[in-house]
Formats: sequence, structure tokens, C-alpha cells
Amino acid sequence: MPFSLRVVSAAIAFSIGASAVEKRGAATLGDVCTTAYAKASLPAHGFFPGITIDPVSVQTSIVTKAAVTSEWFPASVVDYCNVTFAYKHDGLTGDRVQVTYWVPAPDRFQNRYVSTGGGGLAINSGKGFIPTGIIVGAVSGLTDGGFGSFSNQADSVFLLSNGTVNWQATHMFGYQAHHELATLGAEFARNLFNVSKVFSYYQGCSEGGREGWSQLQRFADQFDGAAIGAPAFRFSQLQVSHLTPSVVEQTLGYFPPPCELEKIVNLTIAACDGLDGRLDGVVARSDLCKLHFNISSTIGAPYSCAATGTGGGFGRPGARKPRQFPFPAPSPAQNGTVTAQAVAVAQTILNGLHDSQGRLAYLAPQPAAGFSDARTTFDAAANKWRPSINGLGGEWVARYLQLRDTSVLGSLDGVTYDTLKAWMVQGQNAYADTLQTTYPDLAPLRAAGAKVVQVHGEADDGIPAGSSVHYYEAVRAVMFPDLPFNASTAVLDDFYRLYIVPGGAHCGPNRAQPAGGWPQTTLQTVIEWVEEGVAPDTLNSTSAGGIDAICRWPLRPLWSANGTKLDCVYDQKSIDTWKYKFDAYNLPLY
Ligand SMILES: *[C@@H]1O[C@H](CO)[C@@H](O)[C@H](O)[C@H]1NC(C)=O
Ligand SMILES: *[C@@H]1O[C@H](CO)[C@@H](O)[C@H](O)[C@H]1NC(C)=O
Ligand SMILES: *[C@@H]1O[C@H](CO)[C@@H](O)[C@H](O)[C@H]1NC(C)=O
Ligand SMILES: *[C@@H]1O[C@H](CO)[C@@H](O)[C@H](O)[C@H]1NC(C)=O
Ligand SMILES: *[C@@H]1O[C@H](CO)[C@@H](O)[C@H](O)[C@H]1NC(C)=O
Ligand SMILES: *[C@@H]1O[C@H](CO)[C@@H](O)[C@H](O)[C@H]1NC(C)=O
Ligand SMILES: *[C@@H]1O[C@H](CO)[C@@H](O)[C@H](O)[C@H]1NC(C)=O
Ligand SMILES: *[C@@H]1O[C@H](CO)[C@@H](O)[C@H](O)[C@H]1NC(C)=O
Ligand SMILES: *[C@@H]1O[C@H](CO)[C@@H](O)[C@H](O)[C@H]1NC(C)=O
Ligand SMILES: [Ca+2]
Repeated sequence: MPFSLRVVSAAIAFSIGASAVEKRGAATLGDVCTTAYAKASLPAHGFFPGITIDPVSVQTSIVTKAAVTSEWFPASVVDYCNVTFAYKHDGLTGDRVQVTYWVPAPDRFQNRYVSTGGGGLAINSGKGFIPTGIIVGAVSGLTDGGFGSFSNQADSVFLLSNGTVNWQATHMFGYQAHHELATLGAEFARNLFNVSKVFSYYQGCSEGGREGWSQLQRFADQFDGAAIGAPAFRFSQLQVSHLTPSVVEQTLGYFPPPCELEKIVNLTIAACDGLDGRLDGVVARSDLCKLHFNISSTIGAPYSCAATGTGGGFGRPGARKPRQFPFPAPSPAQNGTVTAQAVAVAQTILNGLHDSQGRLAYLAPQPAAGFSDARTTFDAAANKWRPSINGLGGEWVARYLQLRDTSVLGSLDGVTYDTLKAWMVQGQNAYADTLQTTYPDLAPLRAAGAKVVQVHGEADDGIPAGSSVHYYEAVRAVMFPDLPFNASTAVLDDFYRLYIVPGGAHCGPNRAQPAGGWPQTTLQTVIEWVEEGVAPDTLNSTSAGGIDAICRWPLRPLWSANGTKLDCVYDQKSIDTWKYKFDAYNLPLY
């Protein structure tokens, strides 16, 4: 029996869960979906020391025939019971954390629990991710982190007043809330369906990917498997790096119209498309692009963009959080030819942040990715383009480093490459144990037998793909310093696999390279690995007529026979372009 009602790609046939719940007289979703039944299934007091659940807070509502779609699960129609309850941490006053669990019908329950994560500065994705659990026959959870409501983001509670950090909220956002969500959720699932064991999983992308790693790095036994996308880890470097392109523009004294950078991207895609052996509008080998294409060749190319309310631009279509990667402001018509100054800005961004001594402080998106963080805004009064301070980067500095209760960094006056590096170090130290999330020793996770599949869009311009590669390589270096490269890859393959999605944008397919597609069944792949022992070789992409399969790092895709035959090849020169030596720091940056 298929685990989903309407699955786009081939369904894996999972055996149907036990009918243990029927022994409790609950055969239908309606039987399970009552306040009394949910209350009777709550984790017992003392199950999670320090937590007291408020039984009066339990709410249930049944939802049937809900159509759900995402880049992260096959389009489906689902029935579920939405159970919400609240708990408090003993000894804290005014503390109240709310969790929501979607519960599948008894005949669809497959002895699974799935936690889902947030994005930007949000700890959950509303209804965006939670259906993924129902589709695989799991109880599926999300948390409000204790931030006051499911729609309050972590930044709204980060400061108790100017200068005073709310460390409880910061630890909750950092990792604690997810630990509680998953621990309570798995127990709730066991109780609801009267089973002694459930497999426990995680799925999240971006900030949600960081949240997943915050668990895997600390609580080795908690998840049997995790599907992680483009994690926002190395948090301090990442947030500050959203400001790097604007500081490059300021330093070089040129603020390119967005259309000019977009033209450079388009010409890069056109020039590098074929390097992977297949002309499909997808740069599946941005490493070869780095090695063989010089964007100086775009100087003089004419560009033109129509005036627009929302701009052109790249990124994930219909992205839910415009605040994280802001949609373009209204732009006038733009006509011109690509200038040497724009190429200098683009190349300096692509080179990664270097301090004033020329040492590498952070990495950059791959060539052929967009330049969303470099986006300028048009000042109609002055009739010129001005820098636009990235919202996430600006808020990070103003609120999290300067401890001022504002989301806006007013200006970048006086900010240099060295300032950016100093901000990176400041945040790394202040939030090493909460937000940074780069602890590289996964020995406990490996010993516990957990499986992790991590995916990252190669053309992600919000969180560079190199960020995931660098963490994977840091894990390799820390865990297996004495093994040769291939031997350590083989050991890592036992529990941690990384897939770079050709042409992919931030957490989804890329409007500028649509044939790259996106792997929509990554959680299913993780489940197969955990429960059936079927380790994925390549990942399936769901693009229509697009990429055949997504290669596993460190192998890279290469098509032959005029783009019809895909091989995942080992290419040392290409691998080397993905390795970073952050010599701006005296300590290793994982
Ligand atoms: C739970 O299942 C066990 C057998 O697995 C059974 O003995 C027990 O009565 C069930 N409990 C409830 C509350 O149905
Ligand atoms: C769950 O139900 C509550 C009401 O009980 C509602 O406010 C909330 O939006 C629902 N959440 C989800 C994720 O469905
Ligand atoms: C870049 O290519 C896209 C199609 O992928 C097109 O819509 C856009 O207008 C192009 N931009 C420029 C500046 O040529
Ligand atoms: C790209 O070409 C320009 C102009 O010919 C040259 O100055 C520059 O060094 C080249 N860059 C690389 C990385 O080869
Ligand atoms: C480009 O400039 C020409 C001539 O000024 C104008 O007619 C046209 O509308 C412009 N096109 C765009 C897309 O800006
Ligand atoms: C807190 O800081 C913000 C941002 O700097 C400022 O606007 C506000 O006036 C400050 N509030 C108090 C009470 O000082
Ligand atoms: C590592 O494995 C690849 C095949 O995956 C092979 O081509 C390469 O030569 C190996 N490198 C070493 C040093 O053995
Ligand atoms: C991936 O695609 C292959 C071939 O179409 C199919 O056999 C397999 O079941 C798919 N795996 C998943 C997890 O969808
Ligand atoms: C190669 O494939 C392209 C389409 O990608 C096609 O237009 C072309 O005719 C093919 N060439 C040969 C020699 O088959
Ligand atoms: Ca291609």
C-alpha cells in the first residue's frame, strides 16, 4: 500500500503500521482526534524532567482532504488531527511553550515521528513543512519555541531590553526547543497509538537545517534519520556575510543596477552550461565554471530590463520568507552595457570575504548563482542606485551584536572588510553554544546509527553551497584525520551523505536554471536508509525531463553521449575549488 495518496515520483511501499491503536478502541481519525484521547496520551509527568504539560491547554481539530504541496514532499491530499498543547519549564515564571502535532489516521500510522523546522529567524514553518510527516505515516511536530505564539519569530523575544539578552529564549531557539519537541513528540506518538517504538526523524531547510544539526550534534540518540537542506549553520559568519556584497560595492564605489548583475549571471550560465556535458540551461559544474570562465568577458554586453514593481531576479519561486532574501524593490527600466566596475564588484564578491591582509574570512556563492545580497535600490529623487542593507545581516548586527531593539542597521558608513570579520568573530564567540551550530565531531551520532542526508542547491545565493561542503569536510578532518580521503569518504558514507543539487536555489528549484529541479522525496530516502538499510547512491530529482540523478559529494556530475549519459565522477581539481582555508582566523572555522 503506498504511503501517500498521490505521490509524484514512485512510492516506496511501506508495510502498514500495527493496529495496536484499535486495541484502545480508536479505529478512525475521529476516534483519535478528541481532546480526551489526546489528553490521555500526553507524556506522563516526569517523562521529561523539568517540563510540566498543561492538560487544560490541549486542543484538537480534525482536517480532512487537505491538498498540500511543497518542494519538500510529493503533492498529496492528507487527513490529520491537529493537536496543540502547552508546557512550561519548572522554575521559570511566565514560561509557556506551545507545540503542534499533526496526527495521521490510525490505518495510516507507520510507527514514525517527524519534527519539522523553521526558516529565517522563525522556529517553525507554519503549515509549510509539517504535512511531510503525515505523508510518511508519522506524527509530525512543530514548536513555537516559547516565543508567545506560533507566528512570533525568535528576534521578537531576543532582547529583554536594550543591552539585555534573553538567554532562555536564545537557548530555546539555539537547540532546546527542538530537543523538547522531538522528545515529547515521539512519546506522544507512542502513547497515541500504543506502540513501544517509533522511528524518529527530522526535516528542515535553511534555519530549519541549522535546527536539525543543532540536534544531531548534541542528542545523538534522538533522531534515527534527518533530511537537512541548506543549513543556516556557521550562523555568525553566515548572517554577517549577507552584508558582504554591499560592503564590496561601498568599498569599490560602484552600485550596480540589479539588471547589470543579472546579465552577468545570465552570461555565466550560458558560458558554463555545457561544461557539465549537457546543454540544459543548468550549470551542474560550477566548479568547472570557476576554473574555466572569467566574468571579465561579459564587459560590454548590452543589458536591458523593463521597469518593474517586484523586479526580475532569481531565487525560489513563491518563497515564503521574503524577509530573509528580500524581493527586489520597484525598479525603473534599466538599459546599458556591462561595465568593468560591475565585473569588479561581482568578482570580488565571488572571491569570498578577505580581510585587509588578504586572508580569507568567509566563502561566497558559486558562480552562476544570483547576487541577491548585492541588490541595490533605486533612489528616484537622486536618480541613482544606492546600497540596500540586507535585512537578515542588518538585524544580526543591530540586534544580536549591538543588542539594540531594532531590526534595521541604519547604515554601513565606515564598515570595512575588517569590520565584517570582527563582527563574525564577535558573534561566533557570543553564540558559540547556541546559534553557531558547527560542532564537527559526530562520533556519537555515528555510533548511535543515525543517518543524515543533506542537500544544498549549487546556485544557492542566500546560503552558499560551499557552506555545506565546508562542514562536511570539517567533519571528515576532525573525525578521520588519519584516513586517506577516499577511505574517510567511505566511512562518512555510512551515516552522512551530502548532495549538491545542480542549479538549485535556496531550498528549492531555481527560476534561472529551472531544469535543475529539486529532490522532493529526501525524507522518504532517509526512511528507506534507516528502516530498510537502503543507502542512497544518488538522489532523485523531481524536475520534468531534467537532471537524471543528483550525485553524492565528493563526486560531481558529468554527462557524455551528447548529454544523455550521466556519470558521477571524481575530479580532484574540481574538488579542490570547494575547499576553503579560512586563514583570517587563528583557530579552525568548522
Ligand atoms: C497496548 O498494547 C498492549 C499490547 O501491545 C496491550 O496489552 C495493552 O492493553 C494496550 N493498552 C491499551 C491502553 O490499549
Ligand atoms: C492547529 O490548530 C490550531 C487551533 O487549535 C490553529 O490555531 C493552528 O493554526 C493549527 N496549526 C497547524 C499547523 O495546523
Ligand atoms: C536573464 O535570463 C532570464 C531567463 O532565464 C530572463 O528572464 C531575464 O530577462 C534575463 N535578464 C537579463 C538582464 O538579460
Ligand atoms: C580575467 O580576465 C581579466 C582581463 O583579461 C584578467 O585581468 C584577470 O586576471 C582574469 N582573471 C582570472 C582569474 O584569470
Ligand atoms: C531602453 O531604452 C530605450 C531607449 O531609451 C527605451 O525605448 C526602452 O524602453 C528601454 N528599455 C528598457 C527595457 O529599459
Ligand atoms: C533601544 O534601542 C533602540 C534602537 O537603538 C532605540 O530606538 C530605542 O529608543 C531604545 N530604547 C530605549 C528604552 O532606550
Ligand atoms: C578515490 O576514488 C576515486 C573514485 O571514486 C578514484 O578515481 C581516485 O583515484 C581515488 N583516489 C585515490 C587517492 O585513491
Ligand atoms: C527514485 O527513482 C527511482 C527510479 O525512478 C525509483 O525506483 C525510486 O523508487 C525512487 N526513489 C524515491 C525515494 O522516490
Ligand atoms: C545533442 O543534443 C541536442 C539537444 O540537447 C540536440 O539539439 C543535438 O542535435 C544533439 N546532437 C547530436 C549530434 O545528437
Ligand atoms: Ca548543463
